[in-house]
Amino acid sequence: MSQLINPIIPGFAPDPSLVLVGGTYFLVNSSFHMFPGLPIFASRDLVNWNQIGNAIHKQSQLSLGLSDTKLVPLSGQKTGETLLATGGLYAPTIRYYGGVFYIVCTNVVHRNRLGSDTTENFIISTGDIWANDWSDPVYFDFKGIDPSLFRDDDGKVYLHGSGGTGPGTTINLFEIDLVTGKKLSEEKTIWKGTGGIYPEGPHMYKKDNFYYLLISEGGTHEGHMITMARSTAIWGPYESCPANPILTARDTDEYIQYTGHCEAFQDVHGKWWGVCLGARKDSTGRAVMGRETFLTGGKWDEGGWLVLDRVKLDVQGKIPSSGSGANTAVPMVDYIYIRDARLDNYDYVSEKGSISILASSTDLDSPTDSPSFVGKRQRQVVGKSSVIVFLAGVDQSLRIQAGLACYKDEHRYVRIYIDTSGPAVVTELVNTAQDIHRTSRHDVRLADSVHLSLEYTEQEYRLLFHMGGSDCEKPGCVATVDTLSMTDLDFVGPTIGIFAVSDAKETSIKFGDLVIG
Ligand code: 6LW
Repeated sequence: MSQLINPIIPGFAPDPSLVLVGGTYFLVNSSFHMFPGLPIFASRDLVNWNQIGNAIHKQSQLSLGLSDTKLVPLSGQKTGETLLATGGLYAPTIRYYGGVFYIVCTNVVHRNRLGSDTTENFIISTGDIWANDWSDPVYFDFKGIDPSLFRDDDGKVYLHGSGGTGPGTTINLFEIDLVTGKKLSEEKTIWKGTGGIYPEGPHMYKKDNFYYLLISEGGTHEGHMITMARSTAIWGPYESCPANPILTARDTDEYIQYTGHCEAFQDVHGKWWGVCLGARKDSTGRAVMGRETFLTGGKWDEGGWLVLDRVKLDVQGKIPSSGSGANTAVPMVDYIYIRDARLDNYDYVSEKGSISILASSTDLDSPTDSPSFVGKRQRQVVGKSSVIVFLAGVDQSLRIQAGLACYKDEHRYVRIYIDTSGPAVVTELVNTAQDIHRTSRHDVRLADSVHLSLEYTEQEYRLLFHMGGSDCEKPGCVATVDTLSMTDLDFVGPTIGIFAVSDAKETSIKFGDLVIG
């Protein structure tokens, strides 16, 4: 029996971690420089998922102000290839112990542009995951990324993560006090992986008296793979699974590439599964949605090793149904901003998706600031987003740029906007990693409003507009952009939203009929 359900969380949803509590599966993803951070999804059947909150939901919890994107030259890959490593919230792990949900995570702060990043590792918790009231972070001493938790039968809790920096990272372990974040043991390297670069994303499970380590290696793109090791003692020595890597898409022409960073778990009926990241990548290399979350079946072989099915759009095996339960999406929970947003700058009027935004003086290319922008992650490969920008009453002597953008980070965006100076409708494609900056300008006569739309497929974005008014024309397409120009070796995925930029202080722009499809 197979069902077409992958990706289970489409678009900008890397590094999934999952826990099953009382018949509901809870899943969390990385969120990098976007706020609120660490989106939490719930499902009763592994197929239908709703976002129920964000674990980083208050700006007082932490700052994303230094989460800029570094262009990291990649050695050992094609010449000139760079990884766009955006800072902020990386690879969280969610666990549930004694009635409390815990998330451990890293805030990567790009303070040191010449050397390694600064990582701030923390624990947050909540007794009621539906209430969306996660605690403030408790920081702990760990120089690395991808922390995970394991609680042993004796109640001791262990933190393990990818320790150190650079390609030679190792999987390190120490005992931790979950309440204070205090290290209760020495930190020791327990495994170095099978030789791939960046051993990372570890999770530990205990089964049949073995401690199993499930990790990723090879970097999160072309070389990504999932490997496994086990030991009868938590501190090791760990023996590598003879079948490693137990899952990879490297050197294949599978549509779903980059598979790795996996959480293994049992469903309500005891069947094993993995949730991992992957990217839908067409034969010409377009991977417009970024890294997404996929589900794949698992089982244990006779030698006591986990075997994972190749990741496909359709999933083999009986999907568990735990019946119905309270699991509805929370309105507006999926709206996101860039870094430390000034939330007072956004005024929502609920009827017809109307929003007023105070324009910022910084634009989308700012590496550390929070330009006025609000949107949602692009969740559909084929879709359309549109908005009306109201221009009546806008002081035309001011230079205001307001419109619709598909934004990944300060280096990559496609947008269409009204520029009141001119006046003109402008389209723009920016990708500094690929050295692209393309614009087109279309002179207009200012009307009461302008309708802007962005249509997208796996191959291209289409940018359209028409001026409002009584003789309302049909929207005209003024630019197309190949999605290849927005595809890079990166960490983030696309967010579609509205923005307003102006040098003039206290300039508010009203948007209406916002649809993000
Ligand atoms: C994450 C690491 C990874 O910390 O990419 O694919 C990094 N895995 O585990 C950023 O998502």
